[in-house]
Formats: sequence, structure tokens, C-alpha cells
Amino acid sequence: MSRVCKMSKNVREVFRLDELKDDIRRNMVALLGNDPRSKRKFSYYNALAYSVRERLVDLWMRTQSDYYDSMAKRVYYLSMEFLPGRFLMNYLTNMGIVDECREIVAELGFSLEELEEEEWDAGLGNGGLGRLASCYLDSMVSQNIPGYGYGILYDYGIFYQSIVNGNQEERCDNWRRHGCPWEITRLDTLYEVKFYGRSETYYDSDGNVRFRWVDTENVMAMPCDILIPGYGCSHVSNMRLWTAQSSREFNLSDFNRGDYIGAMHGKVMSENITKVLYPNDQFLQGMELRLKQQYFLVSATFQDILRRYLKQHTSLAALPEAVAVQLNDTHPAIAIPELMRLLMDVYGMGWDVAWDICTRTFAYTNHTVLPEALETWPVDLLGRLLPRHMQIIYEINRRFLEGVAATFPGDTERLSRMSVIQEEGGQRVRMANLAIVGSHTVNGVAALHSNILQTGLFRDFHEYYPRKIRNVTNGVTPRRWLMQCNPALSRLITQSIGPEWCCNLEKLRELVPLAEDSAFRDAWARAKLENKRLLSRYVLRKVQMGINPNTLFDMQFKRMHEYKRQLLNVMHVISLFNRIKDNPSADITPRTVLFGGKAAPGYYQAKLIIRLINEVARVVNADADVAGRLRVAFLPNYCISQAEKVVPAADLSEQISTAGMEASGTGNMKFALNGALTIGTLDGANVEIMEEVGAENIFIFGLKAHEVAEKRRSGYNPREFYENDAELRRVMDMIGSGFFSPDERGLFSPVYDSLMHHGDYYMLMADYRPYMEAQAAVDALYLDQDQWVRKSILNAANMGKFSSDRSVMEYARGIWHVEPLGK
Ligand code: 6GP
Repeated sequence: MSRVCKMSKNVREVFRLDELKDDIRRNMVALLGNDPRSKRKFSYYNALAYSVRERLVDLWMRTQSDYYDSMAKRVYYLSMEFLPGRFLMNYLTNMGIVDECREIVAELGFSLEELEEEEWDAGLGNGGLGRLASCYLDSMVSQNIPGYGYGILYDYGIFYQSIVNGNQEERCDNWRRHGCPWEITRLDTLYEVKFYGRSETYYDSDGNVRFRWVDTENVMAMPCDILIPGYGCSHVSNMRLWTAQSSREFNLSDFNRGDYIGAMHGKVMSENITKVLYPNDQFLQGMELRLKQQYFLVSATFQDILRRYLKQHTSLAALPEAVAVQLNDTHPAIAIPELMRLLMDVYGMGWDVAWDICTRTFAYTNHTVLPEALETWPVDLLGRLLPRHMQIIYEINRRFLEGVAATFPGDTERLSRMSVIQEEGGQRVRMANLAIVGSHTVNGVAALHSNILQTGLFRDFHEYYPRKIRNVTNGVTPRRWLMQCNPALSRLITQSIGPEWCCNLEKLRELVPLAEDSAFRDAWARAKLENKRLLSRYVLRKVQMGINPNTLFDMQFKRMHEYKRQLLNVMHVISLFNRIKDNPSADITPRTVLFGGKAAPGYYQAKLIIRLINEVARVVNADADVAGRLRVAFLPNYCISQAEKVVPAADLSEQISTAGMEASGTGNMKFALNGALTIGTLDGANVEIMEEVGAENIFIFGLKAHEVAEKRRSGYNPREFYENDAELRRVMDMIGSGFFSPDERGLFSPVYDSLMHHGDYYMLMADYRPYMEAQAAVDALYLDQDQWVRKSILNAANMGKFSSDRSVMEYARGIWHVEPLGK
């Protein structure tokens, strides 16, 4: 912390702020070829961005030489997704120069906020998994843990969602169309990545049988770095994102035949590898291109890791002492056979030595138990694309199963469950099994989830490797998710308890006594209201709808998925609507219910629920009886920059997944950190949030994870709830009969049927009444503003555990075995 305070004293000097204005003008001319007298916001945003970035390059190089000089062990966070959002404000926040910059920009005739709005989000991820990776990079570098993120620079990130006639429509997210000032492209560094071909054996000079991968089709990987400044900027790291380039080799025979286009075709195709992010959240779409992307990331990254390592070491034997690789889910798990291949085929090691190095290098994080998300690849596909890896996987599996058979003699069922190769329904490679076998540590992302891994999904593995599967509860960075996104509240907190909280979130506990101070409560409520006003203006701009900041802001923002149960929230909205219609003079707590989230383009049911939300909103918002008491809106294109506006303005955070299905959740943490009260099930990290904030400060309802499992086993009958609950019955009948879709009566039948006729897998019917009761408690509490605000303060005050600084430190000490540099 002292680091941060020291920094802010001489921040003007360190970052040469006196020269910033001139630099912006200079960059307008030199880099952008624009006249500084023009008042184009986009140009000024770019000129500012370049001028900010260039102030970090020195620090970044110094950080890199620190790493070299100290021979520090490095962490490599391998992820197919990063979701950084916008960079400008994050750089300024972590550099501690937001206010200074605001003044300088004002002198140029702009507000900082309007320039910020010129930046397009870097949406290189789908949701939780990618955003977690970005939070972890922030926390690693802010705590001096030497590490890098490695990923893919997709030309098209997560699609842009618009709502047309109530339906989701996808547009491509060409986010770098106008360039991206944060990228540092390394045109001079290229690695060759191989695909296809075959594995052949040969004899080396000592007469040993060796393998080599030949007749391959090659693609080049070019790195692009984006700097990641740590808070206080004593360290600056980077993400290295790969982009595919065609190899220089042309297909000469095509050329010679005069087929120019034919010769170019392969080159063009190879650059497709990094074109587009797969837009599925927790759903495996087993396309060859996706596997190519995964191997592309892994191959390029390992060439880079070994290059860096071999600058300082002569033998690969000590790799695990210098390198820790974290696999963000199984997406990069092909790294395990890849490292084996490199160690054996390229560096000549024997199997046992190579395997020992491998298993001491890798650790794997699981982010979901949803069966449709678990990756398996057909053996013939993987074997065709990566023939040598397929051989290695078979050998890993053979040796592994030998060990299992020795421990559990005669248990063939167990062998077939644990095998890396799934036999039934055509041979497939189970990537989770491969990741577990090849890693020294496997972790879940919240206590409940890790427990489910140990006793459910990975139970056999837990019995075989009793210390391998552990928990590290997720966290979020307090820099972006409080300091940056919520200046009003941050200011109040800093005035009250000092600035240390942003690097030591446990400090927020000092707010606890202030919850009893009415002047502080008033100030807290004013900050919330200010944020609600800002959001209201945004909503008006975005969807041309006025919302009243004095109503309860009830928010559910996350990917659209049946298990997250946006539908249950809609059922509550319909119930409120009916109550108002039945009794127009009823005294009810005025609410504004806001939704946001993208559905995977091929996920029919999720898209239909978006439509339902919009149709319910249409009916509710047009009804004169309801006016002023209930309003509903779906905000299109939920993304990081939208979250930064939504999160600070929430009164109520909806975390209502079917218990046992949300691995952790991180939105739940962001909302509570910003003073929202949670209504939620005992799922994922909600369980730990309740432990921290106290059961009296959170609205918990519904089935628990073991009850869900038990009900599934013993037979669950959703109709029973329908028959015994008139209010629920009415809601269901309205959805099913076309009340919300008068022009297309059957439109929502699939929604009705999924609950009434197809088993209600996510158990909405069972949780409806408990949810309604919890919502009634919310309404009652909101009328007592003093108590509400008190609880809001206590929520934020007790969120210290959920800083990603804490999570990253647990990984560092317990899994990566690295210490912060300079300690
Ligand atoms: C998500 C989980 O659904 C969410 O609960 C968790 O907070 C987040 O990961 C970070 O751990 N999972 C994914 O986004 C995913 O794609 C394969 O899992």
C-alpha cells in the first residue's frame, strides 16, 4: 500500500503529466495524421490512448528486466478468453491519474467521459470465465506476481446484440475496425504452428526409436501485446494475444500451373484460425476450427515460454521451478500432450522424465459442471489434426489406467469412467480427464462447486488422487469493480476509512460501525441515487425509456441460460403485474426490473426467454394501472462497459440459479461490493457471500444443492406445484396461452412446455413460492430505507474476501508456488 501512496505523491513527475497535453497534440499529428484543431472525439481518444500507453512502456520494460534479474518463477495464465472491456479508464485508474487527466482533457475541450465512450470494448470472451482471467491479470500484476496472460486476438469478439421486435439479433463485433491503440504488434516475432500430417518413427544416432511429426500444414503465429498496468504501476505486465498469419510457403505447384487464386486460397484459409470467438457460453460446439484455435494458442505459447526459459537455463529439467501454467478450463488442455511432445521429440527426453516435468508444471481450473460444456473430441478428428498428440494421449492413458487398475483391481467400471478415452458412442478424448491426469492441482471456483467436483463430477479422481482437487474461491478486482466504475461510492469510502481498501479489500470492514451512523447512511444513499440517475439517463439513451431512480432497481445481468433462471424472475414480474391488476390501489413497493445478457446464437430456448422478457415488458409498461409501480426493461448488448454502469446502480442483485449449477458467479460479488442486496439461492459463491455478510443481510431462498440432487433422484413432479398454487398456475397459463403474444398465441408454448411437460429440469416450479416470499421480504425491507441502507453498507463492508487479490494470492502460494517479487 505504501507503494501506492508514494506513487500518488509524485505521479505528475513519474508520468510527465505536464507534457501530456503536448503529447496528445503530437500524437494527433504524428500517429493519426489529424489536425489537432479538428474536434473529432475519436481522434482525441486515440491520441490520448497512445499518449497514456507510451508512459507505461518504460515501466513495462523495467518490470520485465526485474523478472529476468531475479530469475523469478513466472505464471502463465492460458485462456481462450479474456474479457478486459475498455482499457482507457483502467489504465488511468491504475496509474492514479484520473483527476489529472480529466483536467488536461478539459483544457482540450472534452470531458474524459465522452472520450471514454469512444472506446470499443475488447470482448474477447463470453462471460464469467473470460472476465475472471482479466481480473486475475490485474491482481497478479498489482501484487507483483510475475505472470502473463496468453490468449487469442480474435478479429471478431463476442457478437453485438441488438433487440429487434423483441428478439435477439447478432451483429459481428468488428472491434478493431478502426484500430486499437493498446496493441503492440510484434511484426518481427513469428512462430510456426503445425497441423495435420503424420507421426513417423526413426532411429536417432544412438539407435533409439524416436518420433517426428511430418508432412504438416503450417500456420504462423504472431504475438500482439497489450500492457496490463498494476495498481500504483510499480509493475506493468502484459497479455500476449496470438494472431494467425499464413506461412510464407506458397503452394508452388498451383502457382506454376498459373492458378494464382488456388495458391492463395490456403494462405487465406489459414488466417481464419483467429477470426472469430465461438459465442457459446458453457456449451461445446465440437468444430474442427475450435480445436485448431486451441492448439494454435497452446503451440505458440509454449514456443514462447520455452524461448524465454532457455534464455536463462540450459536444461529443461528445472522447468517446473521456473514456470507455472494455469489452464483456464480444459480449453487449453492440449498443452499437456504438447509439452510431452516438445520434451520428448524435440528435446530428446524419455517418457518418465518428461511426464514428471509436465505434471509439475500444469494446474487446471474447472469452471462448470454442466455436462453440455464438458469437452470431448472425437478421436478421429483429433488424430487427423494432431496425429502425434493422439499417440501421446493414448500412451498417457495406458500408463494412467495401469496405475488405477493396480489400486482398484478388478474394477473395470471405474476404469472405463476414468479413462481419458470415452468408448461408448464412438471413441472420444475426454479433455477434463486428460487435464486432471496431467496436472498437479485441480481447482473448483467456490467452496460448494469444489465440493461437488470432489463428490460428484470428479469423484473417482478424488478417490484416486485425494489431495489433487481443491478450492480457490473466485474474486473480482476492486480497482475496476469499485474504484473505477463507482467514483461516487469510492470517494465516500476513501473519505471515511482512507484509500487502502483498494489494495486490501478486507479494510472495508471498517465501514461496519458506520452503518449505524445516520449521516453516513445518508451519504451512502446519495451515492447510490447518483448512480441510479446516471443509469436512468443511459437507459433513456439506449432504449428510449424513462425509469424512475426512486424505485427499487432490481437487476439480473448475466449470460442468458436456463440454469440461471431469468425465467423465474419473469414469473415474479408477471405475478406482481397480476397483483396490481387485481387491486390497482394496492400499496406496493415500486420496482424497476432490468435484464441484460446475451444468448448463444444457437440456443433457442434462451432466445425465446429474451423475447418473453420483452413481451412482458411491453404489456407491463403500457398498462395504466401499473404505471409508476412496475417497469421492466431489457438492455441490449450487455458487455463490460455496460456492467460498469449497471453494477453501481443496483439495489437488488438477482443470483437465482438452480442450486448446484452455478460454479461460482462473479457478478454476485460485483453487485454486493457496490452495495446491492442479493436475492439468491445457496449456489456457487452465494453460499460464501452469505457467510461473510450474515444471513440477515441477504435474501436466501429455495432448494439447496443436495435437495435438488435428491429430488432428481427420487422423481420430481412440477405439476404438483402448478396444481397447488393458484398464483403460479395463473402465471403459467398466461405464458402458455399467449397473453403476452396475442398475435402469435403459441409463441411461448416451448417455455410453458419445458416446465410443465418436459420435467422442469431447473426446478423453477419448486422454487417459485419460496422466491415470491423472498421477494416480499425485499419489498418490505425497501420501505424501511434506513434499514435497507444499513444492510447495503454491511454488504459492501463484508466483501473483503471476494477481492481477486485474495484469490490470486491463494493460487500463488498454494498452487503456483511463487512469491510476490521484491518481498
Ligand atoms: C463460469 C461459471 O459459470 C461461473 O459460475 C464462474 O463464476 C465463472 O466461470 C468464473 O469461474 N463458467 C464459464 O464461463 C465457462 O465457460 C466453461 O465454463
